Amino acid sequence: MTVLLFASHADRDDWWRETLLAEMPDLDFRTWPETGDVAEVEYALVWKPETGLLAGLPNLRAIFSLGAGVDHIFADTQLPEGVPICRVVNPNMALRMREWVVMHVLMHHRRHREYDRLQKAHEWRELPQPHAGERRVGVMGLGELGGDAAKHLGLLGFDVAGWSRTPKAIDGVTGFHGGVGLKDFLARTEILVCLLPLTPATEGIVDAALLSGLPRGATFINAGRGGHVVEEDLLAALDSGQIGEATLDVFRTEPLPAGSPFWDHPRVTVTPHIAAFSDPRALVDQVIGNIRRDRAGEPLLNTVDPKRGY
Ligand code: NDP
Ligand code: OXD
Repeated sequence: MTVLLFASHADRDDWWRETLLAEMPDLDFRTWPETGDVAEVEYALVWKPETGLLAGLPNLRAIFSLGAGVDHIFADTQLPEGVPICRVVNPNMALRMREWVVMHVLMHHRRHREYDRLQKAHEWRELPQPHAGERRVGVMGLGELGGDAAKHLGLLGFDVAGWSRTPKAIDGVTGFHGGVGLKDFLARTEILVCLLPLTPATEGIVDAALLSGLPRGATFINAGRGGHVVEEDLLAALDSGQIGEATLDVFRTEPLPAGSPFWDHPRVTVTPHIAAFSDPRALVDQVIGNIRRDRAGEPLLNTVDPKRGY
C-alpha cells in the first residue's frame, strides 16, 4: 500500500483520485484535510500547502509540486528538512508557455493593441514597424520554459537575448548572466519577458531600477510570478512612458483584486495565470513514475535544490 496525500485547494480531487488509482491501484489516495494516520503518508502532491502541513507528516518520502514553480512550497516556513521536492517538467507545459509568450511578443511587435484602438475609432491607418530581425527581445530565466521560449522567438527571426544565473548556450540566443550581465542585457531589450522562478534572489527584481535600465517605451511581459514585480514601480513606469505596454499573467495577489489599476490600464493586457498550466495527464505520469523510482531505490526526477529555491 502506498499512501499519498493530495492538498491542492482545487476542485478536481475526484479526477486526480480516479486517474492516479487507474495507474496505481494499490494507492491509498487521501485528500487533505482528511489525512488519516499522518504516520502512514509517504508522498504529498500539493499546491500552496498550509504552513506546517508537510512538517506534520513524519514519514514523508517526497513532495510533488502541482506546478513547475515551487515558491508555493518554499513559502512554508516549517518545511521538513531533507524531503525531496519534485516539480513539473514536461514538453507539453513548455509548448503551452511557448505559445503564450510568442503570441504576446507578436501582439506587441505588430502593435496589435494600437490597431484595436484604431478599429474602435473606425480608422484605417498603417503604423510603421520594424521587422523581427530589428526587434530586440530579452528573456529573463533560461530554464525549461524561458529557454524554450527564447529559442523559438529566435526561430521566428527576432534578435533574442537571455539572462540567467549561470552561463547558458542556446542556439540563436545571446546569453547574459548574473549581476554583471544584467545591465547590458536590459539596455538592449525592447521587449522583456520574465520567466524566472520566484526565490529570495528574484523577489521584487522588476523594480524602478530595473525598468529604468530598459530603452524608453519598452514592453514588459510577465509569466513568472507576481512577486517578481514591484507593482507600484511598474505602474509608475507605465504612467511615465518608460514602459510602453505590458502583458501580465501573474500578480502578487491572485485572483487580481477587482480594484487593481492593472485591470483598466489602457496599455496593460491581463491574463488570469493561464500562460501555461500543468496538463494533469502528464503530471500523473510524472508522479507515478517518481513513486515507482523511489520504490525501486532509484533517484527521483525533476527535484529542486532547496538552497537555490528552484
Ligand atoms: P527553471 O528552473 O527550469 O529555470 C529557471 C531559470 O531562471 C534558469 O535559467 C535559472 O538560471 C534562472 N534564474 C534563477 N534564479 C536566477 C537569478 N537569481 N538570476 C538570474 N537567473 C536566475 O524554471 P522553469 O523554466 O521551468 O519555470 C520558470 C518559472 O515560470 C516557474 O518558476 C514559475 O514561476 C513560472 N511558471 C508560470 C506559469 C504560468 O502559467 N504563468 C506556468 C509554469 C511556470 P540557471 O539556468 O543559471 O539555473
Ligand atoms: C506553475 C504555474 O508553476 O502554474 O506550474 O504557475
